Amino acid sequence: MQALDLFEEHAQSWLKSINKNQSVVTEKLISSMSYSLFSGGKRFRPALGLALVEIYGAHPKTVMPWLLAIECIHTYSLIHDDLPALDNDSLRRGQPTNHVIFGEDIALLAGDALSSEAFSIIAENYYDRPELALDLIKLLSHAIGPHGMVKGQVIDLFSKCNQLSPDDILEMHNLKTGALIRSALLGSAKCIGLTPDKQKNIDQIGQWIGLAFQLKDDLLDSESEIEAGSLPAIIGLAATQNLLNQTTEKLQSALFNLTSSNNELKKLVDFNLNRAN
Ligand code: GRG
Repeated sequence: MQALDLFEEHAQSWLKSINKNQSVVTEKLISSMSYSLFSGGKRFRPALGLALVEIYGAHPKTVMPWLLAIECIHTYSLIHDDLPALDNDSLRRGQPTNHVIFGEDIALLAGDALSSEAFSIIAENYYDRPELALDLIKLLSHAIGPHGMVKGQVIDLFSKCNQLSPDDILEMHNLKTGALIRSALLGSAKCIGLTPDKQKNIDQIGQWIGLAFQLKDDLLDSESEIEAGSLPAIIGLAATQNLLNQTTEKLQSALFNLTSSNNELKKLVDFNLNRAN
């Protein structure tokens, strides 16, 4: 079975477990959480962690709870981002957004619930490795809190009324998108017990992948319309594409140094360069 299929199985069985002992009161909440968790996301972050595991020959089970926690956080961030108070989007992944189906109140709470469940998943599944559990909780909370993803989102709000410099935009991307992608890889490196030196190397790779992912997103968004204040609007489409190409080259060379064979991480970096959504 492919590792990503195992991930889907793991996520489904977790959902079943939280569905137990639910009443009619919480049924809608769980449906709302499930709707966004299983509505056709690319699973890019879990795929990164699983690719790392394959390179080092570790068992995918070691990282499954960590990657599920990451995907719960990713899902919460998308549900909240789509809410009228933020982006006010009615479509995501070609389907109605969570609040369009379940209402703003439940969508907000489903995001909250996914966020707290992420930490519960880590604590419950790594309790027999308490140092690792604490390390993962610290990593994730830092990546998504007021110094990470939430800060990136606040800079994004600020950018609606203030022109950011290219460096500020890159900082916003690093926090808003990069921090979670980066921690998916670093946390996986911790779960499989890589040495601190190897973790540092993986963290650098994760940082570049996060940047490459966001640059590609900006380029895809610019195909319909170049959004004011975005990197393509400020430095131009060609310069954004160049930055993506340079980052991808740096990544390919770092990944070649990791293992010269055509590993799954290299494939994901190429996938990002050519993806259509
Ligand atoms: C609401 C606290 C809070 C934070 C929101 C991550 C984020 C911050 C907002 C999401 C909006 C957005 C489009 C951010 C850019 C990051 C990004 C490209 C998200 C989409 O990730 P994909 O392409 O999504 O991996 P899928 O649909 O494949 O799961």
